[in-house]
Amino acid sequence: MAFFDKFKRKKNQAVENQPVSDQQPNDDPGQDSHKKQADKSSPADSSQGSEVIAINDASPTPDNSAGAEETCPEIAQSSLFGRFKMGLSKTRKNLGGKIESLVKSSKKLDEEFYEELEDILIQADVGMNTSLDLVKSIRTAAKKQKIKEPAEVTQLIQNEIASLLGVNPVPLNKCAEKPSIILVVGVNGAGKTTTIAKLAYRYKNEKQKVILAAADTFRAAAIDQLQIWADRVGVELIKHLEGADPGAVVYDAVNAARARQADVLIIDTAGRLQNKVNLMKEIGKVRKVIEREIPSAPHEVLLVLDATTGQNAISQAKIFEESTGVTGIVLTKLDGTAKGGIVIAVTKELDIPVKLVGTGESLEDLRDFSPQIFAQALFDNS
Ligand SMILES: Nc1nc2c(ncn2[C@@H]2O[C@H](COP(=O)(O)OP(=O)(O)OP(=O)(O)O)[C@@H](O)[C@H]2O)c(=O)[nH]1
Ligand SMILES: [Mg+2]
Repeated sequence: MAFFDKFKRKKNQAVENQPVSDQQPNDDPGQDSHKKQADKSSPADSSQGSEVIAINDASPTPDNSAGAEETCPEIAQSSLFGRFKMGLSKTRKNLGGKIESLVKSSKKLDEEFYEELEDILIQADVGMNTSLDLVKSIRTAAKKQKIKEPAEVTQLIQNEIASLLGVNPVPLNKCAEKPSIILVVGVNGAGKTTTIAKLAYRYKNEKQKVILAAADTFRAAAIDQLQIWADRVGVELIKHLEGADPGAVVYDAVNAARARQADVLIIDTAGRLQNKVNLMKEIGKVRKVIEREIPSAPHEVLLVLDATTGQNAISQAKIFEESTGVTGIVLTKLDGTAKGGIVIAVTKELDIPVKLVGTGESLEDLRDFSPQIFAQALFDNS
């Protein structure tokens, strides 16, 4: 398919550091599911002196995977793009749609045009500095290509977004020796447990042996939630009782994964606010337990960020990176926000690749992040 071939072209990545915005979390009205679950769980101090951990006890949503896709890769690919597009529909309206309206209503590429373009990008959470840079590179490219008509600029904007987002998708790290260990971290309600279920489902479909570890021991509901997902996907869960030391769960899980020759061990951890020092230290300890058992592990530390939290996601990432090291970002709930421009801000402002995106609550709603597909989907109204 020419369409997908187009996305395989290599592009150079330009990553620059920029100041972080101080926007507070949860100020986006699209964050309903997070708020709903945060209401269910009230922060409290744990017996070990650590602080709060809100736990979501949402039940898994049934998935309705289509059988035809398994036998026909072409249908599967186009339907994957279709699903991704659907997941991005709010952002497409807010970002792609507004840019197209601007292009249609503008007579020339003048100062006013570029200022309005900047506003649209900022409103879609692309971030102030990234928006300014993006508009600058669009201006330069338009000049270079002698583009004067607004109608010709849409493709150019799409290309500049794709090139700012960088090269090909960055795959999840895998270790040649079993097991590959994936540690999943993030703030409360970001979507860690759901993402783990989606990942387990993906690996299981690839015929890999997966073990999950319930190192979020703060509340029984967290362990139960992961158990429900593990049963649904059909993978083993290593768990202790509520209140157990997360390090002890991880120790057992690593040894179980080795003993059972598992391909992948995925570790769920409790949600923690990045400004709670004790909890951030605790996650560092969990990492050390893994390293003690397998020095090359964890092979992947996935930071789960809720796309609806806006620019705060960037400061979260910086602090988690200091405590645990982060090798990849999962941006969840892209379906729930009109401000998916945060993908662009996260990519530009952090030196950590966005590896996966969540576009819904069911098991299939996890995608490898492809910059080109993202940029294409923003403007694709077909
Ligand atoms: N719409 C949408 N909802 C999602 C997505 N990912 C997760 N959720 C929902 O977000 C809520 C929180 O998800 P969890 O996976 O429990 O989040 P968590 O990070 O494990 O939460 P804690 O364990 O409490 O820190 C649930 O209602 C999920 O169904 C997504 O990509 N899209
Ligand atoms: Mg959880």
